[in-house]
Amino acid sequence: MGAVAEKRNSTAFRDSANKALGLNPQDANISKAYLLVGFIALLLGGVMGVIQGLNRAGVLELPTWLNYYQILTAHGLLLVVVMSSFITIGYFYAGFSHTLGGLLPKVRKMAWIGFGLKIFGFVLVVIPVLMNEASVMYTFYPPMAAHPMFYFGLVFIVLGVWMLAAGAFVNVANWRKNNKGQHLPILAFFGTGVFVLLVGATAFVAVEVIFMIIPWTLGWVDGINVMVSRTLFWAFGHTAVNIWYLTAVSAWYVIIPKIIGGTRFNDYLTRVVVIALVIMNITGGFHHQIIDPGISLSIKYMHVFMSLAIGFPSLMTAYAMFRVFERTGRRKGGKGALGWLKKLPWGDVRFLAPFIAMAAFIPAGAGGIVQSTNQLNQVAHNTMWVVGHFHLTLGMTVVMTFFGISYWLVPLVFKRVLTPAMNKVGIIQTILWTIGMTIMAFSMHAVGLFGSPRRTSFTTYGDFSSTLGWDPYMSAIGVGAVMLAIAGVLQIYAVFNMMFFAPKGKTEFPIADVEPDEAPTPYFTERWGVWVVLMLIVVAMAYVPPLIDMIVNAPPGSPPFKTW
Ligand code: HEM
Ligand SMILES: [Cu+2]
Repeated sequence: MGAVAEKRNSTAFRDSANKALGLNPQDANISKAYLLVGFIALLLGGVMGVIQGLNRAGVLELPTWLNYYQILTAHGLLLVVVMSSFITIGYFYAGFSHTLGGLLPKVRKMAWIGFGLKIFGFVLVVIPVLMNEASVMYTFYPPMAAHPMFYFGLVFIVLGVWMLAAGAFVNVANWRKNNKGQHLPILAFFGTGVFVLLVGATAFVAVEVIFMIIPWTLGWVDGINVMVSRTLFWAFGHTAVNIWYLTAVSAWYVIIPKIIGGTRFNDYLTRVVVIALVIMNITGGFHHQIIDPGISLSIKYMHVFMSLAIGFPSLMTAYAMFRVFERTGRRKGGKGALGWLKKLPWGDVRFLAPFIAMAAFIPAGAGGIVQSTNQLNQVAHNTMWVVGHFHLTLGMTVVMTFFGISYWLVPLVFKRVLTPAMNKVGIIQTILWTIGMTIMAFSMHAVGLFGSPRRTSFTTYGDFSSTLGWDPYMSAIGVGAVMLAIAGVLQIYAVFNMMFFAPKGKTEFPIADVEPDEAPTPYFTERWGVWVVLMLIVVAMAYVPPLIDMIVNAPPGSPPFKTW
C-alpha cells in the first residue's frame, strides 16, 4: 500500500512539473491563430453543409447565382482542407511547445510563414470558387478543370504545410540533440508521425498539381493522364484522412486518460501503434479507386490488404482505450463487470465528446471494411453511402474529438478557464451533434444502398417510381442537417466564449503519465529514420509498379472540361 501511495506521489510530482511549464505567450499566439481560422472554417463549412442538406431534401431552392456544386466544393474544402489541418496544427504546435520546452524562435517564424502561405493559398482557391470558375469539388479530378488560380492556391497551401512540417522537425531534432538517449515526449511523438505523413501525403498532390494540372490548364500541354492524376490524388487524399484520424488517436491515448484521472496505456505499445500507422498508411489509396479501370487486380488486392492492415493498430487502440477506462473506473471504486463505467466523468464534455467519437468509429470502421471489399464496393461506390461513411469517420470520430480538445486547448492558449456554463453548452452540443449526425449518416448509408448517387443536385428523376422511395431518407438527411447546424452554432459560441469572454485563469495541459511501475520502453522506437525508410519502401511497393504501368501504357490524354 505504501509503495503504491509513493508511486502516486511521484506521478503527482511529475504532473505539477508539467503544469509549471505551461505555454509561453509567443507560442500560444501561433495556436490561437490556427484555432481561430479552424473554427471559422467549421462555421462556414457547416453553413454550406446545412444548405446542401436542405437542398437535397428538396426543401431549399438555391438562387441562380449560387449552385449546388459550388457549395459542395466549398463545403469539402473548408472542412477537409482548412478546418482539419488548422486545428491539427494548432493542437500539435501547442503540444510541441508544451512538451519540448517551448518552440525555437526560428520555428516560431516558420510557423507564421506557414500560416501566411496557407492563408494566401486559400484566398487564391476561394476566388475562383466564388466566381463559379472552380466547381470541381475538393477532389478536383481531371478532366474537369478549374481556373488555374485554384491550383496555384493549392500549391501555396502545400508549401505552407511543408513549412510547418519543417518547423516541427527542427524543433524535435533540437530536443533530441539536447536530450540524448531519451524518448521523445509522447505527444511530440504523435506529432512527429503526423507531420511525416503530411509531407508524404502532400508530396503526391504537389506532383499532380505542379507537373500535370497546372501546365494543362495553362494550355502548355494538350492532354492529361487521368489515371495518373487520380492515383496521385488518392495517395494524398487517403493519407490526409488518416492524418486527422491519427491526430484524434493522439488525444485518446495521451489526453483522455488524464481527464478521467487515470494513467495512459503502455508507452511501448502506444509508440508501436504510431509507427505502424505511419508506415502502412499511404499504401491504401486504391481502395478509393476499386472500380477504376487500368489498375491490375493484384495491385488493387495489395492496396486492399494494406488498408485492412491498418485495422490492426486500430483494434489495438480500441483495446487500449477500454483497458484505460476500466482500470481508472475500478480504481475509483467501480465494482462488477460494468460498474466502472459509472465512475467515468460523463458530465465532463472533455471526456464525453471524444468518448462518443471513439464509439462512432466502430460502425465507421466497419463501413470502411465494407467499402474496401471489391464486390461490396460495386454497390456502395459513389452513392450516398460513402457520404454517410465519411460523416461518421470525419464528421464524428475526428471532429468530435477536436470538439473535446477545444474545451481545454482554447482556454489554455487564451489564458482562460472552462466554466461550468460552457461545459453545459458543450454537453448539449455533443448530444445534439451526435443525434443529428446519427440521423444524417444512417439515412445516407441506407439511401445509398438503394442507389441514390452522391454529388448530385436535387432532382425527382421525373418522378420515376424507383427513386420516389428515396425521398423519406433525403428528408431525414435534411432533419439531421438542421440539428447539426444548431449544434455547430453552439460549438462556435462555446469556442468564441472561451477565446474572448470566459474568466481569465490558468488551464492545465492535460497529459497523462504512464503507470508508475511500467517497464521502460526500448529505445528503438525513436529511430524515425528507419521508420521513414520503411514507409518509403512500402509506398514504392504500392505505387511504383502501377504508376509505371499507367504511364507506359497511357491512353491519349484528355483535354480540360468545364462540366458545370
Ligand atoms: C453541419 C454539419 C454537416 C452537414 C449538415 C453536412 C452535410 C453534407 C451534405 C448534405 C453533403 C453532400 C452530399 C452529396 O450531395 O453528395 C456533404 C458532403 C461532404 N461533407 Fe459534410 N456535412 C457536415 C459536416 C461535415 C464535416 C464536419 C466534415 C468533415 C470534417 C464534412 C465533410 C464532407 C465532405 C468531404 C463531403 C463531400 C464533398 C464532395 O463530395 O465533394 N462534412 N456534407
Ligand atoms: Cu482511404
